[in-house]
Amino acid sequence: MIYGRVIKSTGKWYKVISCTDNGQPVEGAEVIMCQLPGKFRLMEIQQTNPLAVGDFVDFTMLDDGGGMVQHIHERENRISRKATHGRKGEQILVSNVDQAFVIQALAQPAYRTGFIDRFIVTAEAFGVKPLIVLNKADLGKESDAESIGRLIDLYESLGYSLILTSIFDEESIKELQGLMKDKTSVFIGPSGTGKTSLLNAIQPGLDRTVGEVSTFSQKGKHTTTYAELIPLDTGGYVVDTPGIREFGLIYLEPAEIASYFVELKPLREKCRYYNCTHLHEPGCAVMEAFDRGEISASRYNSYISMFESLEDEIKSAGSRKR
Ligand SMILES: Nc1nc2c(ncn2[C@@H]2O[C@H](COP(=O)(O)OP(=O)(O)OP(=O)(O)O)[C@@H](O)[C@H]2O)c(=O)[nH]1
Ligand SMILES: [Mg+2]
Ligand SMILES: [Zn+2]
Repeated sequence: MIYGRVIKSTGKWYKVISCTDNGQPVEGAEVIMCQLPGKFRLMEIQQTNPLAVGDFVDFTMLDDGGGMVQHIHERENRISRKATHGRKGEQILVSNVDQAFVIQALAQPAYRTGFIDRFIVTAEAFGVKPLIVLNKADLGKESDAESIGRLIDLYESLGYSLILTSIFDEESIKELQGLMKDKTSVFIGPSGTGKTSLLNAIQPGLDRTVGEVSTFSQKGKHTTTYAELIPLDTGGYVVDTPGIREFGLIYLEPAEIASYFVELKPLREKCRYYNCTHLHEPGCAVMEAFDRGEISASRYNSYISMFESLEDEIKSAGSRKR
């Protein structure tokens, strides 16, 4: 049996790269086109894809040079979305992800803390470590220094790393490379913040692959798109997928949101009501902490806006049913 990792899926065939015990590609390893025996398709009916990009497998070689998957190793985590095209259940975009980077820009387009906080909540819910990148640091003016400092302080005080990068600053690219070494990372962020540019700087020679997938995503909904894992020369993998755009708050209940805000989490049990929404209730420990200046306004605003948008989704889904 050969140990390997699925790096690409076409739905019928899976590209598998053989790996050492630590999950890194074997040096000079060929990519094997593998098939999946039918018995796996009967399992996991909750999921539209029994074998996902990112999965670790054991496979055997066939006479024709292809492979046959024999065993799928248990997933540590997965990033998924609701299945599309009227199918039931969940579609796994990628599994066994160590960390997710949210890529924001200092300008063009300017960063939004609301986006960062929504991303953090989602990453935490998927069990993936979130990291924040503020790119295009070269566009910063002297007058930005104070607000950048405050932003870094805020997120570092919550336990999240925030790194300043620029594709023109080699040191910052090296810092990113160091963080990505031997890990499986995904890049998420609004259009134009520099995700593709950063990936190209991290792995020169990648440009074509990234470009292709990027144009693909802009064509929109009718093309079936799958995530792809790109092995990095420096060790590790990065996920390239247009589907990551749908990194939304898909499986969360409004009441769960507060548990993914590290600074709100410990306060919840001090609220007078067990089902406190922290929006208006008397005796709410979160609102009291906010009044004492212990919770940042931008974070509390993000909490409110996420809570309300999830409630709205539930309401509109309910009214469609009726
Ligand atoms: N000044 C400056 N410009 C940058 C930097 N990084 C990227 N850019 C520019 O920003 C623009 C958008 O970069 P992309 O890499 O295409 O952004 P993206 O996040 O991949 O965008 P989508 O693929 O649309 O999601 C390009 O014109 C880049 O040259 C940076 O660090 N500094
Ligand atoms: Mg791009
Ligand atoms: Zn409360």
